[in-house]
Amino acid sequence: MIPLVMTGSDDKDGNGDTAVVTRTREKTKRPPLYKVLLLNDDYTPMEFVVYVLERFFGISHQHAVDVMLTVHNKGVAVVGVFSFEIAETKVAQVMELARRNQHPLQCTMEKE
Ligand code: TYC
Repeated sequence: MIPLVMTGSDDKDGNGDTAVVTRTREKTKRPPLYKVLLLNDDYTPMEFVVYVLERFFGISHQHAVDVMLTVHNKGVAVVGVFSFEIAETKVAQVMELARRNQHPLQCTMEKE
C-alpha cells in the first residue's frame, strides 16, 4: 500500500506523530525456484536412472543417458528447476519408484 499514512488515534506509538512511508515500486517478488538433484550410488541400475529421467523429467532418451552418466561420473547433477510444489512432487515420485524397486537412488531439492 503506498503511501501509508498514519494519523491521530491510529498512531500506535502513542506520541501523536504522523508517519508517511512511500515506496517507489510495488514489490512483485518472483516465487523462489528449487533445483532437483539426483545423487549417484553404487547399486541403482543405469537403465533405471535413465527411465526415471525420461518419465518424471520429460528428458529425451539420449539426454537422459548423458545426465545419468554425469551423475555417475560426478556424483550429482541438477535434473531440473521448478517451483517448490513441483520440485517436491518430482522428488517424491522418484523416491517412491526407487523405494518400490528397492533401489537406493536418492533425489533431493535445494533452493536456487
Ligand atoms: N552408479 C550407478 C551404477 O554404476 C548408476 C547411477 C547413475 C546410479 C546415476 C544413480 O543417480 C544415479 N550402476
